[in-house]
Amino acid sequence: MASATSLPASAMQASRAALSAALSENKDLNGSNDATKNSSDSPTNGDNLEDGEIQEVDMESQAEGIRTVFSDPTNFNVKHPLFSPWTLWFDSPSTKGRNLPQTPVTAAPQTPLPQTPGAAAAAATGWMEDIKRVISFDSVEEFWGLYNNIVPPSQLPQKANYYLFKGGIIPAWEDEQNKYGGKWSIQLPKDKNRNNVDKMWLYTMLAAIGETFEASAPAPDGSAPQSLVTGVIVSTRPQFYRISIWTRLAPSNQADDEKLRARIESIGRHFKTNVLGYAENQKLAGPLATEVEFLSHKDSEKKGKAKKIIV
Ligand code: MGP
Repeated sequence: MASATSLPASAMQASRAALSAALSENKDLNGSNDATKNSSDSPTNGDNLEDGEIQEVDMESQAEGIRTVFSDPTNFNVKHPLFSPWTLWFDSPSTKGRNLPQTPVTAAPQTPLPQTPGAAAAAATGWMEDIKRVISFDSVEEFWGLYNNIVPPSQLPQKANYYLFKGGIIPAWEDEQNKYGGKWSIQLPKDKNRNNVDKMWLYTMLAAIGETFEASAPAPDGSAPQSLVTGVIVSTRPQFYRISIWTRLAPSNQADDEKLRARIESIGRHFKTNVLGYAENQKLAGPLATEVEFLSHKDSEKKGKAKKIIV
């Protein structure tokens, strides 16, 4: 028979009921239920469980050593670090001309802010004046703490922007990490996308902080190429939303830039299909809507007609 646990009877009953419900759901989905199978090759069931009986586990001893919010509500230490720290920035008509940060955050975890690079900040002074730094974070848990406390894009006022950038990079063309780069972006008419934009923005942020826009994850020892994505932006405008992915580099039209072009295009395709959920060949342009398209910052600055890459 399985080992006894020290859970009170009522808790044990509730735990069994929850486990059985979860397992029967699993059975419905898979047509079999491996977790309750009484097969002789299972290392944990030497105690001859009845058919359908569930092995009891001494959860207290298993939990020993794991400190969670339940054992210490203020200093629990289960954090899943991200590859890089990230900073959320925000602007809207209400932040313009204000010195104190005006953010849509009601509560957020505290991580020291990375230093803003002085030269880039100076070069982008006018542009950065109205953009307020909300918070920096470097773990999955802090990200969710932040996400659960900020206003989603669908409820932001018109002409507002969230900028989520890697620690130490400011959301400006002038930053050293952005100045040779460009952006993938898609424009989505507001009336048709009010219900999608929050999820699209969430998935875009998750792809950024999870560093999944590119196939090879960045390696701290430099054995993989430095990742190209520096930040992601969502913008609300009177009639549309725009989501953008900023990259460190932008390909020129020269033949020797083919490798970079392929990397940039693969980011765009990943954005279109895996993050936004469109089919690879789906046409998206229409009234107030654009394709997923790439433009270098240099061409954005010029404001003229420039050749865009489209996926
Ligand atoms: P935008 O906000 O990227 O475009 O840039 P949008 O949303 O089409 O325009 P909006 O008026 O609806 O906001 C708008 C303008 O802001 C640009 O033409 C630039 O003058 C300025 N600008 C934008 N960016 C991203 C930068 C930047 O990084 N640095 C500086 N100095 N100016 C910028």
